[in-house]
Amino acid sequence: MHLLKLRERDGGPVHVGLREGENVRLLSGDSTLSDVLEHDSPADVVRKLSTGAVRKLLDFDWLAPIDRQEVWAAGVTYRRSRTARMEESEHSATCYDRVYTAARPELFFKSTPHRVAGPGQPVRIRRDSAWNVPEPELTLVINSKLKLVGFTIGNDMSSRDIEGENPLYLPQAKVYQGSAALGPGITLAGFMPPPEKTRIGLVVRRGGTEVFSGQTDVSQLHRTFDDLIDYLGRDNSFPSGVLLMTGTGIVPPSDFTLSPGDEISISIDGIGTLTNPVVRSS
Ligand code: DO4
Ligand code: MG
Repeated sequence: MHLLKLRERDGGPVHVGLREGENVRLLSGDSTLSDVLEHDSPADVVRKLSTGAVRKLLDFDWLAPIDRQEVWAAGVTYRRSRTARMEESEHSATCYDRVYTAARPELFFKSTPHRVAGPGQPVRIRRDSAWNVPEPELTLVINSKLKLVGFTIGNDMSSRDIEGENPLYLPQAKVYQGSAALGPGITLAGFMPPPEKTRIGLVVRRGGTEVFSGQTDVSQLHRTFDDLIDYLGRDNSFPSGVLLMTGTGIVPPSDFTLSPGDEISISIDGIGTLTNPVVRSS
């Protein structure tokens, strides 16, 4: 069960719908994503509201599957991220090494909805950074009661030179306009394949030619979803819910950086593919 947030091509109203192949079944009335996600049984409420028209997906622009939630991210949750970050910054290598095995995970604030790109919308590289990568991350959709209600694809765009210079620069490396992408929609909990069958793939194309590709799967995640949600919710509240990127297991080699005009495609089994062009802030 995969929910999409869509806007009529002519700039008309926003809808929530259930994907049916190349079509979408619109949910009735003015249903929002949050109406579904905040319900005790999201799948039941989707079945109940799936009485609207069936329309062609081509008639709509796809929006990021977010309403008013904050976006947070976990870091150094895959061995590959630990290794890459230890290489990137000799002086902070022990930080990354220690957080990988520590009981408390690295969790950081990533984005507000206005900084998030939806499917097909541009993600940005900062004008003051020369080394930028996408981070393809399974993203947990969590409601205000801290219940895991769904999954989407996240891109935690990162400026590696800024982060590598000093770990205290992490918010600047991670949080800026267009530094996150989410989509294409939300697969409700209970409709995902098991972790070892949930492959995450990343492809970067430049002028139509593949310049990087990598793969991992969710069984390589070194933390459980419950553990990440438990730490995220400690002494915190999320009145509109929260999306939590679970960390990257794919990091391109150190001589790779994104360029304006590149196209990033992230695929996760059970969810789909999120594609975004890259622009540089001017
Ligand atoms: O520690 C810095 C960020 C790590 C991160 O974003 C990741 O591992 O995905
Ligand atoms: Mg990340």
